[in-house]
Amino acid sequence: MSNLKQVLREKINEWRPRTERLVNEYGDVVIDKVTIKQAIGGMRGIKCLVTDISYLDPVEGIRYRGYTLPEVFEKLPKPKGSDMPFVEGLFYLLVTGDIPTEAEVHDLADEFSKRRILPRYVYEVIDAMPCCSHPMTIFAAAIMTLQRESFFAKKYRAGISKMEYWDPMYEDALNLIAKLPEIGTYIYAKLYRDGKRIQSNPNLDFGANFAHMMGIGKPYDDVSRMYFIIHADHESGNVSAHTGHLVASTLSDIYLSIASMINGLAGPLHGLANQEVLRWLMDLQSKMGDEVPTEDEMKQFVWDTLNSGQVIPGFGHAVLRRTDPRYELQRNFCLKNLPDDPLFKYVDMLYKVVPPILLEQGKAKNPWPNVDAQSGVLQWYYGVREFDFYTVLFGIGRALGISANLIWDRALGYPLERPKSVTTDMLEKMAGIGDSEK
Ligand code: CMX
Repeated sequence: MSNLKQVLREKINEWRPRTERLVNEYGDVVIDKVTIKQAIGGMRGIKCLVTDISYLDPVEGIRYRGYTLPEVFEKLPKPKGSDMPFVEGLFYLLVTGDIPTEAEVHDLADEFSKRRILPRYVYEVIDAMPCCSHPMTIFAAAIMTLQRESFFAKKYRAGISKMEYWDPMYEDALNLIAKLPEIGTYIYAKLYRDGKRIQSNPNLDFGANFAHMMGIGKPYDDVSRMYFIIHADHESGNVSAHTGHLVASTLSDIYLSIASMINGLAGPLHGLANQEVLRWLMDLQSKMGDEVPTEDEMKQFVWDTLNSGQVIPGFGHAVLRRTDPRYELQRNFCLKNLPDDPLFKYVDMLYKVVPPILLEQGKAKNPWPNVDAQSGVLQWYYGVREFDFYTVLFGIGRALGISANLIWDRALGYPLERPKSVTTDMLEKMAGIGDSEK
């Protein structure tokens, strides 16, 4: 048994009594109330999900297992000569809550390495997708194809104790995560490199192997590590995490759940925003020709976008109320490695120009940039110019956090999700609106 699984088993046994006690002895304690605005308005802010993997503070940003992102980057073991930590270490932290040792990271890297190989039929399904399919569509389809491998589904069919559900879920999670870089890079090769695939190197860590399969040299390995780590989790209520949790609550296996979360991530208000930022900037660039826009021209472009009824991609957030620390981390990387890149300068100018405009417009609750405002610039700079692909990278990272959540969902026996709906008539009655006023 791997070291991680052994540690996890002990953690689960320790944790279960806490959850059981809360439900059995304190189950009726009220933790929130729901308003009409929340019921109609996308359930913003209602406290009705539980996760210990990460917590999003509106001002401070995300904490993974209690650690802020700068702490995560400082404490996790790093490959020699790299500025960014092992992705494997992050997964270990998300699953166990412990900062792993180097040995524990290498043990997990070996586990992933053994599970990397993709069955032939996955390549065939990717090859068979109609041309012009979006990479996220192909990504979800490829993951769905792998569902026949689910260990959880087989064990469930054979009859397994509920207390042991987490074990095959864990096996499925490791099997799938190990394969995601292979799937992602093959989609890239297929769509944009005439199908010329670079074989994976089992001696490289997760991030370095991804960079290798993309055919991009240093420091793209660090870009990949950073990218997967910062996108890994954002507590449970965001659309991708919530979708994964909801689908898994029916005892769907990890392949069905992660493919569903990928579909949620593919929306322009969520993960697709990173490609939208670049598409929007390219539009400005083509309008400007070779000229760099002045600040006033940039302001006009932002207002034109708002006045045409569109959102400014990469800005705003449902929970955050300050600049996203994931944005700041990437910005710092850009300042160190590509300070003079023209696209970075564009994005940096937006940082200055957009928030005051959104404040003046007075609609967005958070005028500051989110993770997606900066991430495309890095990919573009290192040669990944096909921005439709960027959300696939987000998806690989997000799968790490959601998988950790789903393993724990099973371990703690979280049940089928089933909130209650009401009708508009009922809401009007609750609001005291009489028939004559309708
Ligand atoms: N540009 C213009 N208007 C914006 C805006 C932006 N960047 N952000 C919010 N608003 C508007 C909303 O559309 C809404 O308008 P209406 O009242 O007309 O519907 C109003 O401000 C209030 O919205 P909010 O409560 O501040 O934000 P929401 O929780 O409803 O939505 C989000 C959050 C992220 C969808 C929104 O800020 C947005 O659309 N941003 C641009 C897209 C984006 O960057 N998405 C990526 C988010 C991170 C991720 O998940 O990857």
